[in-house]
Amino acid sequence: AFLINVMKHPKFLNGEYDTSFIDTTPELFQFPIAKDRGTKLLTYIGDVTVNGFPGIGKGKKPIFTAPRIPEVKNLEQPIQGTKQILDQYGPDGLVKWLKNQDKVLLTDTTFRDAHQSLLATRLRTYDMVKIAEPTQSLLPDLFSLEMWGGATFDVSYRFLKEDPWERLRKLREKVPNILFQMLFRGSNAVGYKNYPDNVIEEFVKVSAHAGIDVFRIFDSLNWVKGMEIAIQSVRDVGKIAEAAICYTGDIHDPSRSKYNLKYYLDLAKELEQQGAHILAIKDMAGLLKPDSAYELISELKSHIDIPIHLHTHDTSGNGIFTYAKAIEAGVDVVDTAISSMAGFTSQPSANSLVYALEGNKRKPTVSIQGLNELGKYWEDIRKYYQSFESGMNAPHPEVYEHEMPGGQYSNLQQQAKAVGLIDRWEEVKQMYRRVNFLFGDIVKVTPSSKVVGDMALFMVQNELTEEDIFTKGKTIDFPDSVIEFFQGYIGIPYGGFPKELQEVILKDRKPLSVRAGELLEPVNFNQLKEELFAEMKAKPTEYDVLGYALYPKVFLDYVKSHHRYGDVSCIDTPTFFYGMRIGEELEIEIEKGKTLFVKLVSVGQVQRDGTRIVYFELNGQPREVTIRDES
Ligand code: 3PY
Ligand code: ZN
Repeated sequence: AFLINVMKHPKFLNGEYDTSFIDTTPELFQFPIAKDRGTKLLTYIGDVTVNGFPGIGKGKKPIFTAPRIPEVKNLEQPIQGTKQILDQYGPDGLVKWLKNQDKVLLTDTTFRDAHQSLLATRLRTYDMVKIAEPTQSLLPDLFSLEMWGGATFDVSYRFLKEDPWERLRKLREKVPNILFQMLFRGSNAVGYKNYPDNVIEEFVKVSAHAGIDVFRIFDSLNWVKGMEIAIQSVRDVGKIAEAAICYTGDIHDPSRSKYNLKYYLDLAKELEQQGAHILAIKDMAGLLKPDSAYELISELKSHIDIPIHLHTHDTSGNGIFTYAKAIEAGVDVVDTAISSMAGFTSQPSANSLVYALEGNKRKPTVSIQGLNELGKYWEDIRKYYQSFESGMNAPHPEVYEHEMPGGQYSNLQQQAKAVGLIDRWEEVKQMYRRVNFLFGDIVKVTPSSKVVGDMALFMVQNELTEEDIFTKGKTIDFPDSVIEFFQGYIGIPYGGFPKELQEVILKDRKPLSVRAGELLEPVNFNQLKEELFAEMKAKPTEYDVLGYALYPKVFLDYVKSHHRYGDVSCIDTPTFFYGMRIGEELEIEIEKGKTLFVKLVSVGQVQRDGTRIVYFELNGQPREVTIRDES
């Protein structure tokens, strides 16, 4: 279609073209749509109705009540917030402002870590966009909204069949006043392995332009070398580089002296020297106990000059206690989630913390009514995602033993389910702890936590003990992630790799002697663009190119899904996960002012070729789609 457009174009016919012709003539990229959007969406709905959704399976669509959306006024004139301070005074101005605050500030993580940690990252853009305006209106005093990065990037394309950049763009449009924050895994960007340096630089640049203000940068082994490029790239685009120390072990436990107070203080000083605007303490598993928090933050306050932002998970049930002590020690910002999306593997509840600080001079300036209103919305929305809940329904202090990050808990559980080990989940958790010590007691956070999780699943599945690894290791094919870890592909752990184990796992492979990213050829973005053009049959955007650069296979599967189903992000969540009931009618707004009226009339019998015909009415007209029954 593209070539036909070129050849029919008057400029081409008149010979008035040069090499910029393609780039400057957008109409060349307007192709007749092969199948209309309506039919594509019906194909999606038909497919889920017949075959179910991965991770949910086939089942009757539950009846949900409509979510309670708070009524708010004056949305057109948002109250000025931290975003305006950054835009007006730059990162240094914002840091100065932050240091002058007496009250503790809050970051809301509901749109990112909360659902990554409670619902296997499955929260859809649809449900975020509906509450974005009320959020900016009710909580203009937040320090930031963490709403992007971490696992959400990959999960959007892979499982939700939606574009993570679209999420960023749509939310930015509706939230002009609060800083947007993302989680960035240093040289691993939002992936599970090192990327070439130019990919890191480009990713930071493009996401900053698309609306990210605060980049929380960490390395999964606290290896500062793995964070340098990212910190510099963020500084170069004029955004806030929040560099993180990942907290593991316990500074008050003499048997875990590898990660003592001095270790964290040295790391923090190094990050400050690297140019961090803010220091994050990233307590990804929720291991930071209250008195340790008090000591760590007090000491950091006297050793570094930049503000401190504390992140924890409430897995043990001690989260609010830890925050109270951190606030007493002078922490500047803490991460919380809206009550109904908080607690357990998620962040401590913002609502609970604000109530708890009544009478405290550092009580944050956020509206408790606002938080409570938003809590109702999330309480309703969370029900859609019940199949992705981890089943944890009481505080889980054993996290102090296994040390699994909150964001990993429900995801590893899904992984265990997928390989048939869910009945042995207890063993998997214990093995997770044993693998950590086998590996020399490492920092466990994506992707190093995934390596530990993969190894734990592998050992349980194959009935292996630590001793077996050493005695039979030469004949064992270890998981790829474990081999790559011991080669140094995600960095070097503090204190190095355990030598004997490294030899057993690597066999004749050689470990790297430098940072993996240094060895990788820069990505040729123009070439990727051409490859993608052929696959997408449309001109890729810079966002598509980055999606493809980070996750080639996942991105191409997403493109395939997009060709088959169109943009499914406009479908409401119950329908997206469960399809439709016979006789059900619904409206789908495919773009502003353009609504499709859909009714599911009936589902036909399985035919000889294994397909069923699904009968709909679309805007009152009969429409049928043919769906393969996968059962
Ligand atoms: C991520 O990297 O996705 C995390 O949330 C780590 O805690
Ligand atoms: Zn977290």
